Amino acid sequence: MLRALPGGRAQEQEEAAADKLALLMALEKKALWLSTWMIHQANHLRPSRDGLKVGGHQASSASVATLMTALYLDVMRPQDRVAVKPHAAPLFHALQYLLGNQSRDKLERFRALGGAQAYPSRSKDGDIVDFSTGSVGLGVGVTLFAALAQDYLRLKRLVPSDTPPGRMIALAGDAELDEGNIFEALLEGWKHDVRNLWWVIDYNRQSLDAVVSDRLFGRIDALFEMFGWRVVTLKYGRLLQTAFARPDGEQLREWIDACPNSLYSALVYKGGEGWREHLRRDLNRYPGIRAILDEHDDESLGRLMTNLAGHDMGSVLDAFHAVTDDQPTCFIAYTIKGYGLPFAGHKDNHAGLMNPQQMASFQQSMGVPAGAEWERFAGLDLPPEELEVFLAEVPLAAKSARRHRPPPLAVPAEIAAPRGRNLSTQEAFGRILGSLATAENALAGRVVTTSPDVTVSTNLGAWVNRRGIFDRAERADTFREEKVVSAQRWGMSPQGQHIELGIAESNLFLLLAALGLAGPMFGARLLPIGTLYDPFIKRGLDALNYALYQDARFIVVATPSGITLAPEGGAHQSVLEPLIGIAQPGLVSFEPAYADELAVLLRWALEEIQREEGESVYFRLSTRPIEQPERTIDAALGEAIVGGAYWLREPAPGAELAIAYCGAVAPEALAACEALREDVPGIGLLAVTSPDRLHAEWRAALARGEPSRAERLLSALRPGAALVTVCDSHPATLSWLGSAAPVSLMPLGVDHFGQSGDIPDLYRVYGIDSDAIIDAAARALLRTAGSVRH
Ligand SMILES: Cc1ncc(C[n+]2csc(CCOP(=O)(O)OP(=O)(O)O)c2C)c(N)n1
Ligand SMILES: [Mg+2]
Repeated sequence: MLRALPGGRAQEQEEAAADKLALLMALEKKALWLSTWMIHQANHLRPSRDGLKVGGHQASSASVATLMTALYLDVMRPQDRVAVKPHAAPLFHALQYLLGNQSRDKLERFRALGGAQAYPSRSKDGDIVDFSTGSVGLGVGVTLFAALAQDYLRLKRLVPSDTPPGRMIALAGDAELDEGNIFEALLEGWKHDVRNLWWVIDYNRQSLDAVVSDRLFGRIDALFEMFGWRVVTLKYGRLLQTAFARPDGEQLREWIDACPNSLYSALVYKGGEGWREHLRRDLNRYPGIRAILDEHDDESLGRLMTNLAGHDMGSVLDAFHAVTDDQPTCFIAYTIKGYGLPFAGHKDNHAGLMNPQQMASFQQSMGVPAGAEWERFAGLDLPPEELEVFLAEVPLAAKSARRHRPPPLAVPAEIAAPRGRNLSTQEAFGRILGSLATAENALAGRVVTTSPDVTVSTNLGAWVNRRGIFDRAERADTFREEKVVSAQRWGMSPQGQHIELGIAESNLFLLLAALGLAGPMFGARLLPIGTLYDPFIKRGLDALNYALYQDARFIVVATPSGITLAPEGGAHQSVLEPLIGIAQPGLVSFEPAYADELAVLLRWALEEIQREEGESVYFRLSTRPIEQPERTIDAALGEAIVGGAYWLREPAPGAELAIAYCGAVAPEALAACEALREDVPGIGLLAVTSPDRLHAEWRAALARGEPSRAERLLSALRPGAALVTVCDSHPATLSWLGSAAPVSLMPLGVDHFGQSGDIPDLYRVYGIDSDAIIDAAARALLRTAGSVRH
């Protein structure tokens, strides 16, 4: 890799490179030791209080020791961001420890409360982790969307564009490639022409259960190349390459190339003797091979035969440093799972732990004296001062923030509610965004919308028409140029503020994760709003959970929802999503009924997602136009809407009946309320805008020993009063209210699969129309009167 330089410079550089190689190999050895020791002491030396195995992945860490050491201690620059395969967490922590970014105390508490996490975690391990990982495939996918987010910011000059872009790097396990989300991401990345992306595949040909299929050979590179990636294969290390260059060496290469994964792995485990036996059997007729076998004792033969490029520091450095452009690059690095450890190559080694005897001899071979297990340089042949100087000068260690904290953007004091006698919340959403699109404030410039092929049908049209679609290149709207009439103007340019995705909800949430981390990751806040159909939240649920676990901040607008989408029925009906809204950490959910509520809530959400301790926000909206109340929302009502509930019809003090509803069933609840008023004049009607907020506040209030909002609201009723709850979702969304206040509750809702129909038919069949509410109220009243025993 060295260019000839005048005088002795070339030689000097060569010497410097050799020194660096020696330093990196020493530190790799130390990182491997520390990762192995960290797991060992957590499992064998830390007292167990619960009888559970602590676990940790010694083999998976060993597999990437060379690759990660090369990346962290030489190749990466401060602007690069990495997703480390989940099971390499111990090695990651070891490298951070060597760099002085991780404490011994946390390593000693690996997998214990407050210690280094089992899988790298942005929120729990702190600034050292760029992307959390754990659910395989998602960490790989998110790097692609982070590259897209970085482009979005740079092309708009929201971040400095005169400094080099960061490379978004994923260190992936080979079995992660079985996850469909990776291929969904690849396709999307190709469409968006992503750049500055490196996926380094730890190709150890082992997953959790087994050795992976041989037929995968050759498929992976073709696949990446098809998507415009450069593929760099790191197969054989320098020892093997030297052997291949010897007489008959080609026979050895062909033999290894043809060796089935499972046999190769088994021989790695068996060691020199196993290799000798098989090579003798198959290649003894070649004098060159016989010579190689004669020259190597068992140990050195084992070393030769396992000299894959992914464990050869020189090959790894050459490969990484050779890539200097921004083309997405996949490095397929051949490795051995458990390399350097006694269970190397064994198919059952995924969760394997070295036993105390194995550990003792490993410690001896590493030259680590007893009592010096945590010493950073114990057992290395190089002087500690030299190692210290080297680590201090690692490019990644250059002082620059890995996490930015840009200030929040100002949100206007009010967002005007769209006007109209009959409106659906979905239409109101479209109109609010449409007017935001005309605003000339900084806030509007930071809103970025995205949708998996449902931009038009979730009502983002007006926004997109004004703000345009994001693309690296300027692209005309052909229909418009050809003067074909269309309501949609889809011009594309780097100025565009909508990122159009193909139909893959997992990609939507990974993109929202990346956009929602733009502030901390790249230094410029974005206010991402993603839209999709409510039932398809489940389709991307793990990616949503993943985004939230990393504390990415965004707004999800899910519409249409419930059986209220009526004729579309069946498979498009969402039932349990409001329960996700209640249960999902990191996400506040709302299901408003009216346009003015939505205006208040969207304003609040734009602030909430920017708050230090804030959360992302999920809106469940409907396509059903309903009659809007004529009112102005004062501060108290606004606060109640955000708090989760308010009395739409105030009950008389000590009332014996109330109805609580959520979302698009408001007209049925209102009609039932009016009908029941004749018999129960004091009846109240509670509008629930957020079962989630109400529920969370109830729990918090219980813990504080104070009355909750729900309890305070319902205390207007007489103790033991009847309460009918109704929502277009699973009845459990609201039925918990029966525990928050002393009421006798009748829960209505949808708890089986839907079908097509119109709203009157469907609401009747599923028991959420006004007749059903009246009926339930009558039964609840009877029950409270003690006439019916349950
Ligand atoms: C979505 C998901 N499913 C299952 C698992 C359980 N699991 C953990 S590691 C693993 C196999 C990993 O193999 P590979 O990616 O090749 O990593 P290696 O340990 O071989 O480096 C599986 C199935 C998981 N973490 N995430
Ligand atoms: Mg693997």
